[in-house]
Amino acid sequence: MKSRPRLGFGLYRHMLTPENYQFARQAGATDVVVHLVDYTGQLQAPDRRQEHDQPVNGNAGWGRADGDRSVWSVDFLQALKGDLERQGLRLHAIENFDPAHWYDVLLGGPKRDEQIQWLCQIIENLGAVGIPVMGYNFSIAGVASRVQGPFARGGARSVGVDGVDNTPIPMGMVWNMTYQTPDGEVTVPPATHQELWDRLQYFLERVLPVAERAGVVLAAHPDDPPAEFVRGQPRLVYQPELYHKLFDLVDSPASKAEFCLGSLQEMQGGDIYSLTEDLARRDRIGYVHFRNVVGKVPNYHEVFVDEGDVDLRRIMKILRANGFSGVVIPDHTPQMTCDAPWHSGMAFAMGYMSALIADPQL
Ligand SMILES: [Mn+2]
Repeated sequence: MKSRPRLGFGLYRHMLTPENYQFARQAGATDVVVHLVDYTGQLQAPDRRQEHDQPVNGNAGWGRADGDRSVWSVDFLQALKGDLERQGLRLHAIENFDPAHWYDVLLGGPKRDEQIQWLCQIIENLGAVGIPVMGYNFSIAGVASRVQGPFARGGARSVGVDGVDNTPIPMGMVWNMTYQTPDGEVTVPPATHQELWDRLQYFLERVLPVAERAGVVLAAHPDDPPAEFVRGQPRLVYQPELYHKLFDLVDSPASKAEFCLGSLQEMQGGDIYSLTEDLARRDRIGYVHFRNVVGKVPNYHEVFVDEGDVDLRRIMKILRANGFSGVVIPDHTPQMTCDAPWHSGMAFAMGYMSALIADPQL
């Protein structure tokens, strides 16, 4: 019996409004994935309204991670879930920890245990509220090296990578955001790949048992961009087969993938179709970032769902044939030339995805 994935929609922190919940529902979403870290805090109006995506800001990063703990409380999460449910939407996942909450987990620093304790509390809060998935991206440099341009069909603005930035990261910045005022002189010492895997293991050994008890899945995003090094720091899942290494490192049914088709296609090696089949069959997909891209690291551009290197129709067929009934969201899309560039780009992707989910031929 073919499964039918659920159509989801991603919303950034500054977009958590009743109008956007209605928009998601109107575009066919049944589920929502929410980012609670505010990536746009340094932008002033009106840029803040226009710039709906994660900002592209060279090697200065996205801005300050505010470390606000209140948005991770049971009260806040419960209210958010209630607001979404009133619009007919389920809160499926929260995406990304606040860099200010786990910089020493990523860096192996002195506050690591204290920070892991707070992350465990966050996971327990999600469990208490009934939010099934916490997406995370275990990365020192985070989403750095992006450029923006008219890369998609018809000159639609999107993001991409044209050469990887390996300038060192100033101390005080991690995951492309600052948690304290960066020191211009001192930089984050480069780790080795083994050190990064050891830090991941330390983290997973402590949080996965908590996640299992809380009934929450931890879903790992692959590296974006998936280069071996970014900002001089090693990456974790920059080849498709490294997902297997991650699942073998600490085995738990609560450990899954935040399966980003764009980042996976950008990788230099591997086969995205066999990986999709393998992880779907093994029930290792927490939710899917359903997007397309042209090129591979270190040179690629994000494009519309129907024009890139990935045959997304084939991906949907594989997901459905292998029992995936979880959530697929557009992640990001090119922006369209009109009064609502972000929303129209999203609506285009949502319509395409909706048709694939309903297609009786798949
Ligand atoms: Mn993604």
